[in-house]
Amino acid sequence: MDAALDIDWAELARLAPDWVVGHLNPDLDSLVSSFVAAHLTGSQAAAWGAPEPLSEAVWRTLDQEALAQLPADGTVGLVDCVFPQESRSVLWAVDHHQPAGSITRPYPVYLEALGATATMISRARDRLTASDCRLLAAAIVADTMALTSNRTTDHDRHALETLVEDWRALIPMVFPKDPGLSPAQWRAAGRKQILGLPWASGGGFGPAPDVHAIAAGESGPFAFSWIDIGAKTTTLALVLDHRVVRLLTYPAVLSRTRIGPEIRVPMEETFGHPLRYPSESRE
Ligand SMILES: [Mn+2]
Repeated sequence: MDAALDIDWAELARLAPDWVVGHLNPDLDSLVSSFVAAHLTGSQAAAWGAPEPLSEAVWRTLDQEALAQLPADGTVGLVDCVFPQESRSVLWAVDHHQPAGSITRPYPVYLEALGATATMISRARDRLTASDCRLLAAAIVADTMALTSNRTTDHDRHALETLVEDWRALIPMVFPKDPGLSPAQWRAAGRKQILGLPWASGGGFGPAPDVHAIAAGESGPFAFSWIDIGAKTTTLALVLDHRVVRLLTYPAVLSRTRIGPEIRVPMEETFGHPLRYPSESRE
């Protein structure tokens, strides 16, 4: 294992942001990381925009009250992202995404290429409550697709093994058999602009939700992907004119942030033009 990055929580507390927030439309890693980092720094956690629907459902299952919405004013500490989505006064950032070159910001940035921000926060083990540990473990399960994703590291595995007695018991909670989302909620799940396209995604044990019902609400071009954790497959539905025009299943757990030619080429063929990153996707 590479050496672990040591976060100076006392320093982050001294900088005293009004709010600790994750990325826009927070996923479980953002919700949990903001909640626990706020606890570690004596600040308040907030959500930046509406939480991603599947993650919001899991957050409720974990008996957590909805986070306050981030107000228009006030300083922020960022978790699970490095750049604010709009002009804000940022005091620090803690994130697990691979740096695209060296990142220079006018505030302290703790950056480590791991499967989840929750893994970085879990190292403050002696200051975490049992409830914090359970939340962090759930976030690691979510962000690493139960340690199957290609972004999983030994640090994530180690964190899961030490945070809770049995992290596998969290799997049905994080990936419920039927999360009960409507097609519209699936269209919003994990939705980002990737390669210039609206792209929603989800994952769990079992086959994808009804991709045709999801497609019916999209004029396209639009992509929906589903990771079946048990089968370790990724299904990709490409949508044009409210219809699935191409349905592909790959024998691997593929992250949308690392798109190789096996995904890009069929997408470009289907949509008929080159796909480009207007900005890096952050997850
Ligand atoms: Mn994350």
